[in-house]
Amino acid sequence: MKAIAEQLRRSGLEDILGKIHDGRRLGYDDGMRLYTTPDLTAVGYLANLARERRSGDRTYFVRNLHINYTNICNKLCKFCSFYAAPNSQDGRGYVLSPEEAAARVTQYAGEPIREIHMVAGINPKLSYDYYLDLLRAVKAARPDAQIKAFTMIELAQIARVAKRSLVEVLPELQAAGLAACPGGGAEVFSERVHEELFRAKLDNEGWFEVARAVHRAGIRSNVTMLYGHIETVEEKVRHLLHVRELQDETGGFMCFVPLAFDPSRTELAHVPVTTGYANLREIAVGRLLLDNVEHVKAFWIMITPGVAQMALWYGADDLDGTVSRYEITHALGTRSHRQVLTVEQLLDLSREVGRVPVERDALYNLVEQPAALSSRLRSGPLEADR
Ligand code: V47
Repeated sequence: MKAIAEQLRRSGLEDILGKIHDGRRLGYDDGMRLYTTPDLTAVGYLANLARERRSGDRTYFVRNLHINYTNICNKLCKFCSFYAAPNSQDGRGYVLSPEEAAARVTQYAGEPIREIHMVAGINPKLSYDYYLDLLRAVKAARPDAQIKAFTMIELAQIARVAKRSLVEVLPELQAAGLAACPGGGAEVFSERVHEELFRAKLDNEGWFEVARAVHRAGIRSNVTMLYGHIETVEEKVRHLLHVRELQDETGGFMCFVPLAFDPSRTELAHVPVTTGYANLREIAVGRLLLDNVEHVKAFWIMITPGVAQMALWYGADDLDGTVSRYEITHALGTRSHRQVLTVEQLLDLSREVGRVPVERDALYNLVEQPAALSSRLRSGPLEADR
């Protein structure tokens, strides 16, 4: 204990330990110090305290499937390699019909998938009925799975084409099968970054407004932060504090998902890929500043399974899932070289580092396991059972 206190003192983080112990909130300056100290193990130690206080040894995972129903997008974000511009002649653009999306789901009929994650580009040709039919078709193909779909940007577009308010549209989307929303589109809440990288997209205030409407409708969502491009440390700290403020107001965020920028095939191809050191820090600082968000996800597909595994000791309590078919960055992606992990591999990642894997659904309800499987999944007692 003395050695840890000494290490924290040397890295100038001793007072943060005191704040965590007393349940006092961290502020902007704390965030800056957590981002700038070279001593990542000290930051990780603190983040792990916060992680274990919430989740004990648990690591959540989900059996999930991603569907990107169209890559046609009129937002032209500079960080994106996924989109095809609406009138582009290069033949890359596609739209899945509701039936085709349902057929994708049917391909996994033998697997106990719990979450279907659907996000896509902003394709101006899609009608309100298309979105409703898409949800209905996917839900009909897999009634036992929950659909986590549409970023705040897509929801703003859906309300626009419906020519109605979100307050009116959201219950209809829910009735068609929407259970939760992913956290994308948040990028970095900074006017400068918005202006430089994603000017055509909803701005920060707009994102907050949609998130408020979603949470007020009783739909829970995640929230992301895209890092490793042109953002500054100050902007990341402010992003996290904005998320925390909004969470104080609505309580609707389930999980924080830091997304590591993959520069390949984007307009920012010159930007170096993020390091394991940087990826672990994003997880840890997110865990420490977001004291009111229940979960922090290590999205292995972007940061590699190995770093995601380490992240389970740096603040993360969620490994996402089996993620069949992630297409947002995989095209020639340098990172997502392994597109699918089997459940066994996911469990092993967690168990190898002494964490207890627990299966969840899209809303973080624990999935009841048949007794035999359950003893394999939970190699130790859950905190709530202790
Ligand atoms: O908003 C786009 C990001 C997001 C790149 O909620 C990129 O559990 C890295 O929302 N390199 C969409 N990222 C994906 C998304 C998501 C993903 C995983 C889990 C969850 C969740 C949500 O993908 C976009 C953008 O921030 N993105 N381009 C890129 N080159």
